[in-house]
Amino acid sequence: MFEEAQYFAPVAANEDGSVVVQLAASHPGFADPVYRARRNAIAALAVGHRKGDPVPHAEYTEEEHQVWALVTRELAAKHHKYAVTEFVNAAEELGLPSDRIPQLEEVSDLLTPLTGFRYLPAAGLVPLREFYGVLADGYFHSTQYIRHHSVPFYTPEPDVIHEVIGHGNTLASRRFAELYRVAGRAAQRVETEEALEFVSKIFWFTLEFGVMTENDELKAYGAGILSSYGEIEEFRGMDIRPLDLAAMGAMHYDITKYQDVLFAAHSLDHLEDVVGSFWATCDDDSIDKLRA
Ligand code: TIH
Ligand code: FE2
Repeated sequence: MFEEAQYFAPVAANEDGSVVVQLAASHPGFADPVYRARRNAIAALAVGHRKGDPVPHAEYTEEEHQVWALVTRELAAKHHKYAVTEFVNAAEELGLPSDRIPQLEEVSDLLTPLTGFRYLPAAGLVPLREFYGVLADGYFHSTQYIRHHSVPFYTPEPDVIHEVIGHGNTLASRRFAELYRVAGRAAQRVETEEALEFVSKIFWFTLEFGVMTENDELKAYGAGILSSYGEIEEFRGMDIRPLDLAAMGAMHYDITKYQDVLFAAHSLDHLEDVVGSFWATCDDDSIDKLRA
């Protein structure tokens, strides 16, 4: 199975309309009935949503808002130290609230004038073709639940903090937003599942977990590093390899741990040259050659 699929909690929609999110026994919220009820209620919002409709309003609890506020506070300082300038500037332009979880509609309304992106709600795993394909049209699928309050610094499960603080701030940058769009066009263009998986691996090692040098320092631009105040303190000590399409496409990764192999670009120009150009032009044949 494709690596990223491992961590999305399965969502069952019953005929009576009830929705049940199946958390693994190792999930920090597994034994917390209040959290489980919240996960079910929030997943239900996304079921039956159609593109073009507003994203349903999620009513968050005070405790959930506090998790957002805590993580925002922890990350703000770390972003100044570890995030690429393009991200820090985009985050400032976007202006997300720091004291409460914003609604996805609100985030879309902030993003649209900057780069045209809008959020779509996701109850759980969205099929790869759909998830990546709609990026070409300026849509980004997002979960609406928040991580369990007992482990705020990292979650293997993409939550609203990851989707909005990690991806949302990145999508406020014109240059990064264009990279997301070309990734989407690549996903629409390729035909085989192998080629699609290759495209998504490049996405994983760049827009999710990419790093680059800036003024001789290693900085992060990947949303998965930028949404975890635990992982962001560790990335500089990882195995840092040169940006290489064939190597990224062949790497396996474990979504449940801090990423121990990262690929570094020399600059945003370099990332656009190598990865942007690849997504802009790749097809099944060119990907086959890179996989050989
Ligand atoms: N590990 C990230 C976080 O703690 O914010 C979330 C994820 C990124 C990519 C997959 S899961
Ligand atoms: Fe992500």
